[in-house]
Amino acid sequence: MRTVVNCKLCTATALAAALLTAVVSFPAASAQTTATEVKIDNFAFAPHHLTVKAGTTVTWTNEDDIPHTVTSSKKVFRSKALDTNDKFSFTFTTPGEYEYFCSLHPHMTGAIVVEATTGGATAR
Ligand SMILES: [Cu+2]
Repeated sequence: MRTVVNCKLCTATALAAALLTAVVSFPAASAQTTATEVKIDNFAFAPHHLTVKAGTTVTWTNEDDIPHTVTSSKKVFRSKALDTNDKFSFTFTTPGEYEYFCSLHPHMTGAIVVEATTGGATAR
């Protein structure tokens, strides 16, 4: 009898551990790592507004012939001065609206809107 109880405990512990592992690893595994690009050209970010899912890496590429930066209004991210064809990437993990601008030309603005991953579409 005692062995049966022990076995149940072992099973329960193993199950709990497995569940915990599943719960912890699930968000990372389900997060879409879609790369999305924003181009900088002619003193503008294109697209100006971009909506992505949480976990998305956004890459800015300076296709203009003068330097620009990608600077978060709330200091969430900040690139160095990007020369022509330089790139800057940032991975958005937290849903929200991220406004940014070019610190060299503050009239250049853009925004990344990060949506929560629903996960419902691909489940099962
Ligand atoms: Cu600029």
